[in-house]
Amino acid sequence: MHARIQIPPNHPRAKSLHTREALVDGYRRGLVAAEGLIAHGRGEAYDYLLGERTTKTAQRAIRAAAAMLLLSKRPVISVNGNTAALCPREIVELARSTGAAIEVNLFYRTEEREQAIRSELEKHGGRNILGVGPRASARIPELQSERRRVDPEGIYIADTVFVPLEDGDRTEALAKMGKRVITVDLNPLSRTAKTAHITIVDNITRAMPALIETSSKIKSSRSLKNIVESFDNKKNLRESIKIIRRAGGT
Ligand code: PTJ
Repeated sequence: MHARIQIPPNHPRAKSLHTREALVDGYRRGLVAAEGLIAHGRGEAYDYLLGERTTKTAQRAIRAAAAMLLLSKRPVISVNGNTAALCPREIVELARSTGAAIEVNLFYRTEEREQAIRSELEKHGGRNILGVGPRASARIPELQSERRRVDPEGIYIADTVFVPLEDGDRTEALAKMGKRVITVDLNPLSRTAKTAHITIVDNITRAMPALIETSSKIKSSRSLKNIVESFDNKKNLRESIKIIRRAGGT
């Protein structure tokens, strides 16, 4: 195990280095899958091209996602290892402010990791965390990965599922089950990004605080339905791709 280094606060990449540390620390504490570190690297590359900021395009998606969560009768936030390591407090806060349930749902499923993630969320005030161990007894049809196992009181009966950092197969399967799907994915070209109803192309570390702030701002607005209906995911993704192409000079 290597020694921890002090990241100088004025280091130009301080924020990105802290995020890496949080993930490596999450890996050592049994929250993050080893593959989660690689997945983060891919995300970082896109974030670099997007200018490591929440673009206007992402802000629009955040507003639509907050409105959709607020309008839903049974919203569920699906939590994997990376999300639990990077923003446990924000997951709990967003659940509170939108009335969503929280469910652990892992691609590289082990019961130890499910329990470690549940404890982490409870440490930050989360209660009644769904999907851990035998609770995940329902099945998403047509899905082969371990992600098919879901909680019959959570994702299975949800009308809206918020699945940050997701794989394409489950997004497709959830949409086929008639659920509305919201995701956060720095890669606007991914199958998840294209299949979800609302895709926030932003880093989860910035998107979560923005979602919490926005949902508390628009909570009592009478135009929530209008915000959702006027949102065009395809157009939004095209705009994110344009931003990336401009960064590459094309
Ligand atoms: O904890 P588990 O077992 O459920 O596994 C979680 C990972 C993320 C390893 C698993 O779901 C996986 O392999 O995901 P993928 O298919 O690699 O997809 C992850 C997507 O999230 C990629 O498109 C990345 O670009 C994107 N991504 C990675 N880090 C971030 C991100 N998007 C937003 N914010 C990030 N910090």
